Amino acid sequence: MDYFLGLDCSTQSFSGILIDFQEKETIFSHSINFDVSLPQYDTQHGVYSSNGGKIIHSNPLMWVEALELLFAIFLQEDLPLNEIKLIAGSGQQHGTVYLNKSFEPTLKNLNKEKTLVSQIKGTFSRETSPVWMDSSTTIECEEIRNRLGGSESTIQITGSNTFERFSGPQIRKFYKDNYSNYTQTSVIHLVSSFLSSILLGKNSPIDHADGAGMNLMNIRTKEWDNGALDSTAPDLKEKLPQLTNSLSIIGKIAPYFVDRYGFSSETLLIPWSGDNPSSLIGVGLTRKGKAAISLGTSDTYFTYLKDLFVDLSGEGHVFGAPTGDYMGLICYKNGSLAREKVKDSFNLNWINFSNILAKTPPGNYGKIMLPYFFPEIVPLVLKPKVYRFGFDDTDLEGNVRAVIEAQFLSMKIHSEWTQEPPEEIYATGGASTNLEMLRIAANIFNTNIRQFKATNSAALGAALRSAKSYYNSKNLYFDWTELVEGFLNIEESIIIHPTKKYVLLYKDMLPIYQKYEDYILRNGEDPELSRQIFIKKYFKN
Ligand code: XUL
Repeated sequence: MDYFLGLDCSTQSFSGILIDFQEKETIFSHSINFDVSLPQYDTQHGVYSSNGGKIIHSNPLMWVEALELLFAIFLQEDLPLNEIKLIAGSGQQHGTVYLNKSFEPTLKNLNKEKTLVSQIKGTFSRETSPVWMDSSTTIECEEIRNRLGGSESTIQITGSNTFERFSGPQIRKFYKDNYSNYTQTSVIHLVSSFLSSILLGKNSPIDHADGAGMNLMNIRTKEWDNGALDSTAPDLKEKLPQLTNSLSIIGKIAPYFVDRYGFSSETLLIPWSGDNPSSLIGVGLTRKGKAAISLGTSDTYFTYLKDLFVDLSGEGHVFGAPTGDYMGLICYKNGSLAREKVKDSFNLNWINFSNILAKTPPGNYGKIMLPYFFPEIVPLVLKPKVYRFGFDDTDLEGNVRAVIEAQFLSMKIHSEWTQEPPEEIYATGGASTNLEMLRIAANIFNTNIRQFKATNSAALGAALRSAKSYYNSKNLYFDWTELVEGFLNIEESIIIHPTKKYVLLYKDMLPIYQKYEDYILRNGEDPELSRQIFIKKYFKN
C-alpha cells in the first residue's frame, strides 16, 4: 500500500492529510485549531500581538505540541502509520525559529517515554518566533535594501524587495536588539525547516521554495547570497541550514516516532516547504495559464511561472515552486481577519454575511472601502485604518459588500505584474467555500473561478509532493498534472462564470478604487468626482 502523509502548520491551525495513492483518495484529514485545542499557549488566532499589532509572534513549542496531538489522534484512529512511505509538510512562510546549541543533540537523543515538548523546551535561544504578520522591521528593511544597492538590485538578487515579514529583516532586528541571544543562536530555522528537523531528528535543510521568502537566497543560483547574508547579520551563514531541492530525500523518520507512534523505520522524508508553494501543487498549478487565490488568514494570489521574471515595482514576490520552476505571489494581511472584523462588528454569522453579499448590488452604490483593519503588505500600510467613502461604519450592508469588493479590486490591481491574465482561477483556503465571494472575484477578474471540495491545499500539496518524490526515487516519473488531478476531483468542482454586465461595471470601478489608494496613500487627487460619475452611471436611473 502506498500511503503518503502531508502536514501543514499554518497561522491558526495544524493539519494532516493521509492519502492512498493507488486508490486516489484521501483516507484521513484532520485539523487542530491552536486557540481552541491548545488554550494553555494563550494565542489569539494563533499569534501574540503587541505594539499596536506591529509585533506579531507565535510559539514554536505550540506548533510541536500540535504535531504531537495530531499524531496521538492518528493512533486513536488506528491509521496505518507503518504503511506511510514518505512524509512532507508545509509551514506559514517567513517565520523564524531560533535555537541554541543543544537543539540538535536533543533531537538525536529523544526519549520515547517523554513528550517532544518536554524534551525540546530548553533548546530555544528566543522563546517566541516572529511570523509573517509582523511588520516591525521597516528600518531593517531599509538598511538591508541600501546595503544591497537599492530596491531594484534587491529584487534582482532575492526575487523580492525587502519586506517587513521576510526572514532576513527579522533576523537583523533580532541581532540588533538581542545581540547576546543572537550569539547564543546556533541555528535559525524557518517554520517549515524547524518542523522538518523534528521529524528528521537533526537539522533539516530549507527547501528552495520557502528559502526564497527570506531575502537571503539568490533567486537565480538558489544558494545563500553572500551579499544578502553580510547585509543582514554577522556570521549568519554558520547559523543557517543548507538549502535543497523541494523533492530531495533528506533521510528517514527519527526513531522516536517509530517507537512512540509506530511509523515504519523506513519512512522517508523530504524537506517541508512554504504553505503557498505547497498549495501551488495542491491546487494543480503545475503549468502556465492558471492562477490561484488562497483565502485564509492571509489572502494570496499566485501563479506558476515557467521562467523567472521579477516585479520591479516591488510589490510582488517570486518564490521557488516545488516543481523546480518558479511562482509569482502577492500577499494580503487583511484577509480572513478583516472579513471577520466586519462580520463580528454587526454580530453576523457567515451565512448572514453571504446572504447580504447575495442581495446587495455589484458596485455597492459607489460605496468604497480601503480595508486596512490591520497593517497591510500590498499596498504597504504600516498604520492600520479603515477608510470609507460614501458610507460609514454603521451601514451593515455597505460594509459587508465593501470589504469583499475592496479585497478583490486590490488583488486585481496588484497582481497585474504577473503579466499573464489567467484562463481560470482556482480558489482555495477556508473562505473559498463562500460562493458569493467567489462570484464577486469572477466578475472583477473577468475569469472563471473554480471551487474545489478540498480547501486545505497546502497539506494536500505536501502529500502530493511526497508521492512525486517517492516515485521519482523509484524511477517512476509521474507527470505533475496527472498526479495532482487524480486527487483534485475536478469533476466535482464548481465553476463560477463572470457576468458580462458586472464585468463592465467593475472595469469602471477598478480605476476609481486605484485612485482612492493613491489619494490616501500617496497624496493623489481626490477621486470623489469619478465616484459620483460612477454612481450616476450605474445607480441613478
Ligand atoms: C506569503 C505569506 C503568507 C504566509 C501565511 O508570503 O506571508 O501567505 O505564508 O500563510
